[in-house]
Amino acid sequence: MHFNKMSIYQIYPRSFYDSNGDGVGDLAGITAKLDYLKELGIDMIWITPFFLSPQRDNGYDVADYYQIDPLFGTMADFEELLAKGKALGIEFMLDMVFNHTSTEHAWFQSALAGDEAKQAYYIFRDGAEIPTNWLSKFGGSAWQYVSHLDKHYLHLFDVTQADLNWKNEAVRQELIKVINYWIDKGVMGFRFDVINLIDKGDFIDDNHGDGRKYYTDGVRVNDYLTELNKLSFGKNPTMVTVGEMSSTTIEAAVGYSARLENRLRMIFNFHHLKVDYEAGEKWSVKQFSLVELKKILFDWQLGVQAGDGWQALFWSNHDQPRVVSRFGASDPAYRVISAKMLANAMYLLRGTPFIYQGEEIGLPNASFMDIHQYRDVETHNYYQILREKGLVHDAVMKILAVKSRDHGRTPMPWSGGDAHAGFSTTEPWLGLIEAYRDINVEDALQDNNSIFYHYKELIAMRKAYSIISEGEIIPHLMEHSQLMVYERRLFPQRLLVITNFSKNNVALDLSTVALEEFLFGDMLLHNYTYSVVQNSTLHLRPYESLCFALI
Ligand code: TEU
Repeated sequence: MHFNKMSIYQIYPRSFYDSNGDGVGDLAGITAKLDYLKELGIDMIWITPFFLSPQRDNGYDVADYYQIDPLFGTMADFEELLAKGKALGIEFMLDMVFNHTSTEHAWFQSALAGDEAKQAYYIFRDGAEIPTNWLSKFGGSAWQYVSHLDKHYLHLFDVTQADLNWKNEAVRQELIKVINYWIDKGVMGFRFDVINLIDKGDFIDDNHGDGRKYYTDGVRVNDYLTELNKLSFGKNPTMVTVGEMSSTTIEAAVGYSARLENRLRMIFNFHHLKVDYEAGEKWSVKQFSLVELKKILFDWQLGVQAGDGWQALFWSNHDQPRVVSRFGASDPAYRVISAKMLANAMYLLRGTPFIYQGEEIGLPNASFMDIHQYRDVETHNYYQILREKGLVHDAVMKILAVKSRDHGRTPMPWSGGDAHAGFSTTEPWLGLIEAYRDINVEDALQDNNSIFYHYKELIAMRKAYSIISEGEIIPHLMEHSQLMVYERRLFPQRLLVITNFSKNNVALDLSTVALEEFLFGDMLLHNYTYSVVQNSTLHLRPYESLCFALI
């Protein structure tokens, strides 16, 4: 299937389904739930890292790219998952963390033991003085001193995640070998973690910023990706690849994903998910503005379209708070309707949908009250940093309550009647959402009107209508503070999406924007049962969302 018709489902295995009663989800747990995913209609599953790892960053700290962490099962479990998925028409995408390895990886251990060839796999600098002012994304300096070597090594993330040296050809060869190993097993997709950070530039210390501009979208990233493509996944044109891009630009994103460049199929960018950052700072509380959100989304839609690039469409992942709490309404009166509205707004855009586990049943954020309920390394680091900056405990907890990555990581509630929500037979590794008795898979499957079936319909529509998978994107009413309105065109077809992001009734006279002919079109998707129209005016109710087609 062409990647523009696909919908990909992201699984964070430790929180999906626990098959062996240790409180942590596993690969056999995914196999057990394949029928559920088949029912939803997705085409590919992206599984976040399950390779051998000390789990300091929940698997994004890989100690061996060829082995499965016993926490998640065995190679036999993975092979069974792959085979059973394929039999259902579901393919798999693995998460390649190639910017860094765990410091427990054999390469890094040899480097520490003095092996110079392995030291050249990483980014070591001589001397006790901190080489540059670069900051780790998880807080503090990005350099760690190793006294017995009298050297510093670079870690853009946790101190246990040492950055690899892509300038070293031996490193690139090793990583290509890893991809080919998994391709040989039958894996059909790869997600590349922070792949635009792999070229570290020239280590200039500007003494002002945090180093970001020296290691983001470096000049050699394109060449590295071209090489990777040519020597591994590029040999099979049906392979699906997505690069996770940290703070990238539209121009760079086009270079990474444009059809003729032969690098990656598509990219993730996060600019639209920074719309609730105060002055660019994640650890802050800010009400988002729809006008700003639209500006970011449509600048990217138009820019990437103009360059013939391709984007992943997503609202959430394992690093993000839950979308319904963030951009919709998590109170019971509006949770379902706003979750459906958000799905329409995002997944009818130009790109490939990535649906994150639990989003299809409208999971809200966790309601942790105690710092000890959080597990994430970044959350704990920032708790300390914010306290040291002078914020009192309660103020920090308020920020964590909307920003912690753990909101996206709470275990899937499979049923409401069970003490552990049917996720496990024992206490899960991270607390459940409070409302799991009302919000769970079992109930969603029994209710024809649930968010689940709305997602199912959206996924099926993308396959059925080329205008959704291929059409041109045209935004409307960019300055409207409550509505998101856009059109897709694939001559002579036209599709119009109108979504009300607010709790208020909003009237829109379609004749003022020359869109009234859509009122004679087909209603392809709606989150209410009927629409209210007077002459050419649509009277939209709270979070109402419709999709009209002239086909
Ligand atoms: O995240 C990369 C990334 O851009 C981080 O800045 C991330 O958004 C972070 O959560 C900021 O708050 C990827 C993975 O998705 C993440 O889980 C890993 O922790 C990280 O890389 C390091 O491998």
